[in-house]
Amino acid sequence: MSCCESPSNHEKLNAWVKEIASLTEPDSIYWCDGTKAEYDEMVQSLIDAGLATPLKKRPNSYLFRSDPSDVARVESRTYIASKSKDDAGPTNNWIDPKELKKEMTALYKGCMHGRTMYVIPFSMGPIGSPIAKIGVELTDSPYVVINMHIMARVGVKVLEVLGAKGEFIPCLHSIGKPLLSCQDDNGKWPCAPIDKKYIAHFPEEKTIWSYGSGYGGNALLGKKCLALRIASVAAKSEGWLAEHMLILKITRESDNKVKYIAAAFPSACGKTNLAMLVPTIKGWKVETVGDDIAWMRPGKDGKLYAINPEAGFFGVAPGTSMDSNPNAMHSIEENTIFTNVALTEDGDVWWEQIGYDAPGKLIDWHGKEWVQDKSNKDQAPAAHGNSRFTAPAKQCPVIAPEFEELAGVPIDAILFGGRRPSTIPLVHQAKNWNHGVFMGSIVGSEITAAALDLKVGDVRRDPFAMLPFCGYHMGDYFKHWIEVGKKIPEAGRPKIFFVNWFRKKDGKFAWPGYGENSRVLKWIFEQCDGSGKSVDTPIGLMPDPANFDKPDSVSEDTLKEILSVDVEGWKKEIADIKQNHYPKFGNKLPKELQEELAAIEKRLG
Ligand code: OXD
Ligand code: MN
Repeated sequence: MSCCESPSNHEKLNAWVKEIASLTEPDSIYWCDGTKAEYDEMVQSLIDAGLATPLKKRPNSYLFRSDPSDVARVESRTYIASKSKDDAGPTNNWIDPKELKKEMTALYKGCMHGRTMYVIPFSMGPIGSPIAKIGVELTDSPYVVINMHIMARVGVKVLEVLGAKGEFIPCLHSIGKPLLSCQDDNGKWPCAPIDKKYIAHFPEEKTIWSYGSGYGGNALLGKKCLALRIASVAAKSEGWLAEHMLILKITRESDNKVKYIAAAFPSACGKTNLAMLVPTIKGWKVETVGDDIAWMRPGKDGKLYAINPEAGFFGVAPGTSMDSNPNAMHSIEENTIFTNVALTEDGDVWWEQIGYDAPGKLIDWHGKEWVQDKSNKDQAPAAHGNSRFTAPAKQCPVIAPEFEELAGVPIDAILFGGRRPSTIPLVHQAKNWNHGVFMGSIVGSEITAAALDLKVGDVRRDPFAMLPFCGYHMGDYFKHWIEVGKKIPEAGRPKIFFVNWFRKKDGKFAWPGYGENSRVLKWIFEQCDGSGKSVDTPIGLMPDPANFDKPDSVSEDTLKEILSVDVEGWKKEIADIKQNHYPKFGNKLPKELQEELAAIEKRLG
């Protein structure tokens, strides 16, 4: 084995790297320095191996096609291996840590044969921020290295902050495809079969072991594994919050007043679009601090400070267009990695709902020729539904300068939302913090006809949009939110809102969404500012439709409908929470949430 010398004097780190190398038996070890030269070299090796295609139309950008078995996070193979099953709770796949380690150690034995083991020191959060955390990922995937270069702060500077004794989170990753001598990947995305994939978290040891997948959240271990599952456990014991939330900055230009908003929505509800929103109303500006994850800590001045721990966007491509999200489109003009999108003849990318028809013959995400047939509604898509772009956050035209702020930004409002065609109004505000925690606990999206095995109209709950990402018992997590609220003085406590861009009327969306959501953000801003007007209702505070800044495309009647309390619908909602949702958390459901539920029920009459 050839070995590049460790640049670190951290004994524990060096010992761990050695231990893993003797288990996985790579041909060589390489310590990543995070430089552009390193990135370029790694990309070249991927081009040479037939795994990356340079895109003529986008400078320094590349297309990858994964194996069809390795296209998304695999929740069924994602585990919380806490000592006690009860600590993982009812919403996680629990597995005994000893058993799992035995099984995975056998898989890791010799799994890096014929490959290099890369050591990636990374910081989640601006390097040196008191809210940031350091991780070190060991991986045999150069694709992971280049993605980590974009998604996290990587390299020598991180080792400097780590020093000889600093704390780091060990993240072990292998694609699980050793090479025999003289073999190479032959242009085929390497990974292990689905039943050999494991995305494992050991919360007591704050360690991550991932095996068998090279895709997204399964392999870029700083993102969902560290910044949400492991961080949520650390946050509970250290008194802060690790959340699946975007962070945006909104400015009222008339007096340059600013508010910072964090918002949690289940996956595929438009978080990236909201984070980069272009307001349709004059005099307002939205800038992006983050699009997926927020780490929030009570500050000494009694406010809640948030950072975006990531350095890039790992966004879903289909549906992204100049109409839906022009700022995302500008963010991916160069220096971007595309995975599983389609390739055009002139060397550009294309995906469904990009805003224009496929320009001629394409190569689809399987690597096959594809010609658009608009008469065939069942035509298989050219880009995979979960195809992605990985782009540096600093390329976003509206990235807020505070994105690099070590102390984070003070959060004024927290939003929850989901896809709810009925019942839930366009916006309502919690009466107090615990009512807001109740709102977070009931987040969900209504099941549509697309999911045939589930009952249409039922709500699939995704509390705080953290269902696949909370590293411990969800009942304890609710309690933790209540406790954090107590630590923030009333004056500094963010106000909490529930929004629903997805109300339907006569089968069509009742609210136009996208840039028009700025009208709702304006009302939220004014509520935080003390200048807003609201009506008190049984479910919380709501705008008075008569004073609401309405778009022309929405009639007064429709606005009234989506800004009113559907008493019968809410009674059904309460019954569903009582019968199907809250019982899951057993005696860990905080009494405060039972009280909030009872209070709303009483107010509804
Ligand atoms: C994501 C997700 O990829 O939430 O961000 O699934
Ligand atoms: Mn997400």
